[in-house]
Amino acid sequence: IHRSRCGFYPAPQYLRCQSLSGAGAPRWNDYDTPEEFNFASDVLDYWTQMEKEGKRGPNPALWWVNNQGDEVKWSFREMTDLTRRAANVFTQTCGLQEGDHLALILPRVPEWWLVIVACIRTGIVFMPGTTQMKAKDILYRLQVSKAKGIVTTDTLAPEVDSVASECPALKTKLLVSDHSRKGWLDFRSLIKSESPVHTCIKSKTLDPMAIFFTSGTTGFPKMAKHSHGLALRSFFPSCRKLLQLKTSDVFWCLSDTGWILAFGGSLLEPWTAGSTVFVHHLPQFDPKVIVQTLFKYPITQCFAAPSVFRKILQQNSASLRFPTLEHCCTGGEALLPEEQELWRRQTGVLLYQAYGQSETGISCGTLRGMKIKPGSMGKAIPPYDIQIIDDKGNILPPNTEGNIGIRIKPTRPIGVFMCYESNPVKTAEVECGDFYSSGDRATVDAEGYFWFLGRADDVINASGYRIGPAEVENALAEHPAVAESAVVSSPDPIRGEVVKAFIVLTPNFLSHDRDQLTKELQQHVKSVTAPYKYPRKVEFVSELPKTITGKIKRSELRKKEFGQM
Ligand code: BCO
Repeated sequence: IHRSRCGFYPAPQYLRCQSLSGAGAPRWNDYDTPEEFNFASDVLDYWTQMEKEGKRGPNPALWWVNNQGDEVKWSFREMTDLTRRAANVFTQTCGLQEGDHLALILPRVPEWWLVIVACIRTGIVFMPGTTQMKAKDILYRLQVSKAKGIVTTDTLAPEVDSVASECPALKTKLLVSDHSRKGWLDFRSLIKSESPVHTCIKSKTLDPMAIFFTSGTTGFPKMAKHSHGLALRSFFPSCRKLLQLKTSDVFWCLSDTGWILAFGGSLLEPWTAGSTVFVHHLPQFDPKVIVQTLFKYPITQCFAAPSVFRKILQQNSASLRFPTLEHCCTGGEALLPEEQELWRRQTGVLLYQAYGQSETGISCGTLRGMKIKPGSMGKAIPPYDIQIIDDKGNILPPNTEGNIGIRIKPTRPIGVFMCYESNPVKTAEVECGDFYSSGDRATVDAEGYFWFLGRADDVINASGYRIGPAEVENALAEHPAVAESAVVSSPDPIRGEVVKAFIVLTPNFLSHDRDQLTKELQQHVKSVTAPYKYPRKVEFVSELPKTITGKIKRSELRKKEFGQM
């Protein structure tokens, strides 16, 4: 038994990082799609076995802390035990079956990890959502997905109860709390009483595993459905080279539990490498707490949206020389070259960029050790073949602006979403020739580095959140002051972009104080939908620009915001 240069104690063939370890052929290369794959049995239980055999160091698999001084440290053995119990809770107590949909709306509590792995063990398709959601957001998700179960906390249980009668498919409500609630099963006590004996399903790599809701220009969020193959992507040598995690690493991904970035960064990537997943509960975002945490705990790697790094830099902390931090990665929104440079100067640690979407997971990045081109999001990560394409799917030459396209024909690489669930029309809309067209604009240079430019459509990317303008316009329309509105992206020094609403008032509100009305409308949006979507900028106008057919010209407003008109 030896520790390979990849940092793995006797990793199975397929876990080995081919180019780094040089230790024989890996079972799967970057382009293989094995017929069967299951992250719980193939990865988590593998590390459990390594622990049992004394072949993995003493670091926990999950290390969770909060501001109150509570701490949870679970080994891989405990993770296996607890997730098998959770799997039995789902199948035995709740009667859920393979293929059923389960909404998962939890903050950063250890049970989030248990629920996900238990779903993978049982083939239940989990659907993470942010805890910022309100009753209407939850209702939409439960109805459109026909979810049979939901797992959430005390805070959101009343919101769920207020809409549950409108969700005929919903049979099981599981509460993660120290208290009980009528009509809800107590997840924590059930786990204690359930058996730890469970046989993991033998999932086909292309069987469905998860659904991530993602916003578009029109209508409500779409359901990007992923197969178990998404988890296999974290095995790929090139993908693991992005972070080059080792068993001794303590990895902290700050993404909210509702996003695919949390699933990859807080679960798949670190556990594929046998590393420790570090979690701070962080119910509210507070850069001071992040700085303190990076000083207090032996965190070696960190992944967060650019807005998080910007806010840390703005703290003017006496020192940002974190004792154990070696590597930082960022993604979810654009990062300016000067921000990358400032982070390096202040912390002494390089900040690498990656790029991905709910539809693709991480698909492009500056791999650890690769030359950083400040402002670039790096190169395509195999097996993805990423090209800049025109609207017909033709590949454009280097340094030409176009859409970011991922080749899906003749072979759809695993990791690219299967489809938008129950929405063949939208699924077909994003296919462009041989490519999945991401809706993001970029260029690629002669060396294969990609340079992000913005969205091709009206979707807003504010501090790493993808926000559909229609979702905000619909929320505004519920307020009596709003005759009509147009919501667009507007530049912002901290969040990159923010939501801006142009509002035409109804006659009764024309004489109202505008500052007061702005606050009232912002509060209104925060109360009817997830608050991250609220318009941070509001402008009252007498009319909105429209086409001759009466369609609002959002692009005209957006261009004005970015000074392009
Ligand atoms: O700024 P305000 O204070 O006016 O409002 C904030 C919150 O205070 C407020 N809020 C939050 N929960 C609330 C609430 N208000 C009422 N009730 C509640 N329950 O609403 C506003 C929320 O906005 P925010 O979340 O943007 O604000 P915050 O707290 O400043 O957080 C900043 C960031 C940077 C931490 C946050 O924006 C963030 O986490 N961004 C990253 C998102 C991300 O991870 N994206 C990755 C997506 S996956 C992907 O891109 C694919 C890559 C493979």
